[in-house]
Amino acid sequence: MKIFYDETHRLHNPAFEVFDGGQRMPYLESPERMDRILKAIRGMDSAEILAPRDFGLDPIRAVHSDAYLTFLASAWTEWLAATPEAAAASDKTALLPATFAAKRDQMPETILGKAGFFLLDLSVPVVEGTYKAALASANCALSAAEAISSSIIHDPSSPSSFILHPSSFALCRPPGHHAGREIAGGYCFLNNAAIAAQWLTRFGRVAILDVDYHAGNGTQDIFYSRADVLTISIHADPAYEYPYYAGYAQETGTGEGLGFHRNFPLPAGTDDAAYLAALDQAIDLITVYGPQSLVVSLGMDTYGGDPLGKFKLTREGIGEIGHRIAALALPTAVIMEGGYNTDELGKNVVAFLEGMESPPAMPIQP
Ligand code: SP5
Ligand code: ZN
Repeated sequence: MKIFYDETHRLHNPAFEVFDGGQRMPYLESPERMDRILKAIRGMDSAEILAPRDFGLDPIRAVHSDAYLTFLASAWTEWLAATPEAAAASDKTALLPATFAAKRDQMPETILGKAGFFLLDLSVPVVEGTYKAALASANCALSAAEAISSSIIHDPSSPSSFILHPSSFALCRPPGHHAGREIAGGYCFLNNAAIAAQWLTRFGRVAILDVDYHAGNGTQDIFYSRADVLTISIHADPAYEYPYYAGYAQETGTGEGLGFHRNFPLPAGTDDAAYLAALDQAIDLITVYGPQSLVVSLGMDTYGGDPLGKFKLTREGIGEIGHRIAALALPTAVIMEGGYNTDELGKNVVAFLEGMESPPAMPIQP
């Protein structure tokens, strides 16, 4: 399997995030996450680790607004220029506003006004290297999309026939699925999966399956009124979990996109069997849709030992998710999202990837 990775992610390394209750905490979405995953992946026979290529801004501008990209590109220098205290302690500080835009029809001029406009929450501190790291992450996703594209062969006489169905993996950091068209949130700045999926639409319809623990609210928003990209997210019920304001079962798309978004909110304590039952429903929807390619937003925060998650999935269950997704037999680009149990993260990612390459470990429920 082709795996795309770029060291540039290290430039995004904020000293802190702010948890509920106002506690400043060490940044959970750390560069060490990638180190652990890479170390485990290097032990796989099938892994071919490659550098991404630079796709330029066009495929990113196809998903995110120019105003938002301009903000990301200049936020840090504007923050330092406006805030001498920040400039003096720039290794310990970050651009993080205390006021957020509930109403979005006016973009302010000042850097703190813009930060509250373009950031959704307190987990997206912007530091000097944030934009560069986010661009490199998006290029990993685009490279993974490109790697499967040569096998998307559309036979007009048999719309669902493919000669090959390879998969690729983008080791993206920062993650992406909480980033909307012009907003960052939940550790995410550029929506890597959406950027990859948008790029793949040139070959026909695309499905995005989001198996991160958190609802893929950014991806949902980006494609909400479109029928050419089916988006499905399986996640902790937003009634009790971040991102709280999207990811409900009744949200199914709008306009032309009506019926082309689906959410599977699940209760705290969800185990392998309950999760896999929801996954089977999601897989049936993808089969009916009949896409030419599949993008998977892969989070490992569904694992029982995750510090941010309340599910109880086992490593075997995670392997089975990989297996059932691969059984769709579609060209598939897997995009890394969350997962914060750093000690187990590498082994869990390998379990998923090996699951994609091997027969089922668990019986499929009727
Ligand atoms: C990509 C991804 O997985 N983003 C997740 C962002 C979740 N941010 C919410 C942080 C809320 C902090 N609450 C901590 C409770 C720990 N027990
Ligand atoms: Zn997550």
